[in-house]
Amino acid sequence: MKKLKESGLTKEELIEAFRHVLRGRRLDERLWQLTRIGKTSFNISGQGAEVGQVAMAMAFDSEKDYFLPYYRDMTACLAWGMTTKDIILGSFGKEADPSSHGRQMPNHYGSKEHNIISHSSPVSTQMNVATGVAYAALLEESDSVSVATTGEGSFNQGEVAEAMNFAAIKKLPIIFVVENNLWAISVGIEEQYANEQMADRAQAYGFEGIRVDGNDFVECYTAFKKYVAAAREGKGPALVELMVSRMTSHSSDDDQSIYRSKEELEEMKTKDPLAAFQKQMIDEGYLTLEEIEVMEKELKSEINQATDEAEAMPDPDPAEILVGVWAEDDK
Ligand SMILES: Cc1ncc(C[n+]2csc(CCOP(=O)(O)OP(=O)(O)O)c2C)c(N)n1
Repeated sequence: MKKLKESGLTKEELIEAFRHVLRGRRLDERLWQLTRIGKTSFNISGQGAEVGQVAMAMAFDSEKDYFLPYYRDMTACLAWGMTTKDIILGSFGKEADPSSHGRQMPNHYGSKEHNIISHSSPVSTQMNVATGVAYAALLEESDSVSVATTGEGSFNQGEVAEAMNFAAIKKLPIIFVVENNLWAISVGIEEQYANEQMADRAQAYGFEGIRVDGNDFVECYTAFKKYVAAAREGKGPALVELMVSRMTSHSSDDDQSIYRSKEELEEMKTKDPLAAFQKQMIDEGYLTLEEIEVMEKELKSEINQATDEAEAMPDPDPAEILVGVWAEDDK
């Protein structure tokens, strides 16, 4: 694993990165609890991808860049600027939910305030929307960069080819990201693709692609930094394949023990990115175990408070269910 000091980030920034990773994990655990006690209807989680997601988000300028996430990107959205309460409001489907005011499914993250654009449920359609956003940046001569993520199964959708081809032709400021967790619901990679790496596909379109270890914060951060700088300078798109784990079932509606072997699930526990990042932060002298325990307590009360506040907020009025769904309304 690359040493954290090679990131060029300050101690404070690295501690903030770790806090995002820990917040993402603990908040997701809360979202699972809420589904299991029947207070919310659904959760789909990014446990196993948090370190790569935070490294990605921190390589962008969230003030001016655009993020088009997919449903596993909660931790990336936190690192991009959304709050714990924003996320829980979405889970409860409350009127104050910044993603869609309770009109979308949970986990379809969006925030007008933070340039995060909510995706549609047909997978990978955000790749084309992100390409359009990047084209707008080019036409408007702004130096903003777009980033769109998807899973490795969804990356095989036909529209991804259209998005990458158009982005390459126009040299658009966009980074395409595949979070490769080796599974598309119950379908393993042998039935998803025959090429060796998703990153290799970039070459066919005329730009660079790279596969990085999603547990290695610095490897991910450095790759994104390089491609974001190039895109901002007008050098066009790049593709980053983040190798991550899917530590949970696909969603709160399935049971992965039916289609994944016990051995695989056991082995995955040894590759937990939170545990690896925590060890690295301690070993390299950025945090002590005691400081992490304090952070755990702070996050627990932050999540408890946000849960209580979000739960107490009003649901959308059924009579207004289409308000904000169409473009003419400015919600
Ligand atoms: C066009 C389309 N086909 C099928 C689905 C149903 N579906 C939702 S998620 C998913 C699996 C996606 O797997 P992958 O892209 O590997 O991402 P992961 O969930 O593993 O992160 C499928 C088939 C969908 N939402 N949209």
